[in-house]
Amino acid sequence: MTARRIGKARLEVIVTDITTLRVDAIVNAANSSLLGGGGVDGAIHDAAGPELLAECRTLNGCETGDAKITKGYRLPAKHVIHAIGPIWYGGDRGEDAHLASCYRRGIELCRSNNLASVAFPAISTGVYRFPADRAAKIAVKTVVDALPAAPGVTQVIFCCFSPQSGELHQEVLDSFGSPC
Ligand code: AR6
Repeated sequence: MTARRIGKARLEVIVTDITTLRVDAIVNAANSSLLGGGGVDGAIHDAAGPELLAECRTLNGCETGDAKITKGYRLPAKHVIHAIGPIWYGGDRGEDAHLASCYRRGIELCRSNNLASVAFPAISTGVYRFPADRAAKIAVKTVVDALPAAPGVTQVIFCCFSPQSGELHQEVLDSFGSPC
């Protein structure tokens, strides 16, 4: 996997469990209740401990396409950005725009909280059934487009859970910026 430089930021794809990453924020693929679930959401809550759920309960949920930030508690990451991806219904219900909005809001929350490093999972591509190749294009392009407005964000990781997902993201990333 080759990292790419976009302005001052280093973007890279890695295949690992996002709960192991020591970054300023990891992004969670949550649901609108913000009260936990399966997949990456379950793994993050398990690793962060019950204090995370307690803070999430104070947030009054979150709309699809939006995101809210909490502390990271027992995670190596300092914060968790809980993004609500769209459920895939075939593509005619605003799924692309909602997915892009999750990545844009993730970068915006990094900027407004002065966070330099962030890791995103492949939001909506599990239980929510968003096609993985289409999602990878939206993920990488949206982050690249959002970075100029967030110059303090210097490291972005696309944290994939399967080698296939990693390859899809790397293929898109290779078409942006320069190798580093
Ligand atoms: N680290 C990184 N990526 C992971 C991990 C992990 N530990 N575990 C799974 N993935 P999903 P969604 C990948 O289903 O589709 C939950 O119940 C996984 O392989 O976690 O947005 C929520 O509460 C896939 O590529 O999230 C919601 O109800 C990606 O993370 C619903 O699922 C997203 O898969 C959200 O569904």
